[in-house]
Amino acid sequence: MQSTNMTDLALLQRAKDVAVSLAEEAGDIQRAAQHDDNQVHYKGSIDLVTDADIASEKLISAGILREFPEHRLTGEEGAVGSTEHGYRWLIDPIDGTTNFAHGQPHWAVSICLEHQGNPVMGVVYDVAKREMFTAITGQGAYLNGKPIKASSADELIQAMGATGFSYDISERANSFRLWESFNQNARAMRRNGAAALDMVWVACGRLDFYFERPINNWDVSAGVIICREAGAQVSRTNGEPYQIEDREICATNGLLHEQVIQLIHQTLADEAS
Ligand code: LIP
Repeated sequence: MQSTNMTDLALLQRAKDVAVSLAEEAGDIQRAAQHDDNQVHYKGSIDLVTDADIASEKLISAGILREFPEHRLTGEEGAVGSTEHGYRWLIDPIDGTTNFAHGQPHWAVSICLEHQGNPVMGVVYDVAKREMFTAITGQGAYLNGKPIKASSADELIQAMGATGFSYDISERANSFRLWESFNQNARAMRRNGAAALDMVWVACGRLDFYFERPINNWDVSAGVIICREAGAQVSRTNGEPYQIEDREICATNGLLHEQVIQLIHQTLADEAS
């Protein structure tokens, strides 16, 4: 676990407080907008963006730059950038956009602060359930202020997992193969449609594992630090160390990691042979 000196820790605690406040403000916008005639735009044939996405990202970005003008920003809807001082924020104003646009109560605001490629602070806010997941490196992971930890399932057949599917339908073939394979080898599989919530559900034990490829770093980076601080394990889908620019993720309770990585490898190798 990375040691954090006092100055950094004070900055990270301030960053968490700012992120929590901005996530709650964005959540208020989203709750009010979900059932209005919220203008839906198409980034692709099934890749949606709503006015609430755009308004939330503007609010969050402006709030962060007001407090941390020297930090850089990366967001799903094209957030602004600034001079880099080793710190970068990754923002997904609405993770689970399709759920949100269809009126389903399962989406999140995801805000991560990374330092030199390492997620060091994460906030994931489940707006509909008013569940605030937070973590700072070395300081533990919390749900509404209460400590959380990953599950203790140690056999895949006793485990519940989740995954997701790309907006690019041509990229889904391997995901479908993995979906079938894990449905045959795990107790149950879910496709919840919000990567940030899948990640924090691994952190709090509601899921035993989650993997997805491709997935954007703004979807999962806050979940990475929350998982790590909750005792979960995070890697690439082949077991290699996760890197912040990766477009894939595998998060488990740690006990199942090898079994999950092995089944992913075996399923895709069988297909290739
Ligand atoms: C979504 C993820 C989901 C994935 C979708 C999409 P968005 O993020 O949360 O897990 O399967 O393809 O990436 O677009 O709602 O922020």
